[in-house]
Amino acid sequence: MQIVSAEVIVTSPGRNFVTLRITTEDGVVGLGDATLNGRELAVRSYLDSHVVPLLIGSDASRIEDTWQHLYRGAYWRRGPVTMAAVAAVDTALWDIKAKCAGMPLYQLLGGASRTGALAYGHASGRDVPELLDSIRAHREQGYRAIRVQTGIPGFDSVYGVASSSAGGGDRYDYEPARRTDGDRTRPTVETWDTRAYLRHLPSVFESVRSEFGPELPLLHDGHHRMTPIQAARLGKALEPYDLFWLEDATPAEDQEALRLIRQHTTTPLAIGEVFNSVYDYTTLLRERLIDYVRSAVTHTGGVTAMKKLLDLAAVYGVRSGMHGPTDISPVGMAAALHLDLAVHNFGIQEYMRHSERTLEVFRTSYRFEDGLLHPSDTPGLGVDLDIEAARRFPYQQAYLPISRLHDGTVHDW
Ligand code: GCO
Ligand code: MG
Repeated sequence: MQIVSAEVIVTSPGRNFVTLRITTEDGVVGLGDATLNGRELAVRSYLDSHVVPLLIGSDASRIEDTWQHLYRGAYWRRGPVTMAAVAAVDTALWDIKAKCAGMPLYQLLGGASRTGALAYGHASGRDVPELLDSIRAHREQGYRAIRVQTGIPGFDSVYGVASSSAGGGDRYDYEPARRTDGDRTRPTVETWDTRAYLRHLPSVFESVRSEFGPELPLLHDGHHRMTPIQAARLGKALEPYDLFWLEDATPAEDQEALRLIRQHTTTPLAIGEVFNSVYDYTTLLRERLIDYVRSAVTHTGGVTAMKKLLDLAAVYGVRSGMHGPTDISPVGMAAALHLDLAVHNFGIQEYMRHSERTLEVFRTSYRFEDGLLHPSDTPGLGVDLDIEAARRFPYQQAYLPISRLHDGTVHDW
């Protein structure tokens, strides 16, 4: 089953997405997500210049061999650009294989281990009343687990807080990548102060627990901003509120920092959305320094690599919590959902809804019902790409914000 074409489609229906579309000689089409938020064109270039020429004429059924060829054959290993490109190829080949088998992908991964994947949504508010409204709105939408992000008194914009986040209307997502246009050609700058954040956050969780009671699973994302000792203190301060997890407490590349946090707190820890390989996790798993793996299929080398990573995590009792913001395309989300359904050590799935415009381009079949996601029984991944619609939304440059302290020092965003 030879590959006859591989096309990289960059489209911006509300935000940018990079999709690889592989076609076989019998006309079977597979899709893979290669979106790297704010750095999309680097992946397009890597695919177009260095990967697509290797794919044409090769056998679409040899998924493992293709993965090893692209990974080892490049000599230069890992890195977000490379691994997003490898992920797109791998995911597209799984889509093709499952379509040829006439089965939803999760069947090829071992079949369903559950009826649906517990999803968490993003509630946020500039202040506590707005946050409580947003949590109520998410619960009305069916969410059974909620990520809580909040503004800090005295700060204009804070990570994870939607600008109009009262929760009503049809926007439930927070979209940090901002398009450049006209005079604004550079990323927006946000001011940050970790001490102000640490003083404020426990009282927010106190309000949320007293309003919603002890049962609702609550999550929080520290977005890489604390030092290890600050993170240890926060984890401890949040223990009375029984978090499902504290995510990315410290900058992710410093994996040894997790040791110090772990010594001081029993708040469960999640990390890994910016990781791109199983090798980022070996110390964390072996020493049991984390509770949840945050990687996405899109950024970790595809379904093949993600399945191996989750199998290794299972050995250490660590569960999945795959990254699922809007910068994971519907193709990447569908791939995650097939794994969520199949693996035994599933934990939770992040799920931000894509905009109506995005869903005009990507025709999905996955369902969100009563707080659980299901990838559907459509053969393959269950997502189609409408090429005509994609062409109507050309790429627009967009950057994630950067953070600076009051004195101008660059901080982790
Ligand atoms: C999350 C993430 C996102 C990232 C975004 C960057 O937990 O969903 O932290 O909000 O900021 O995916 O591209
Ligand atoms: Mg995060």
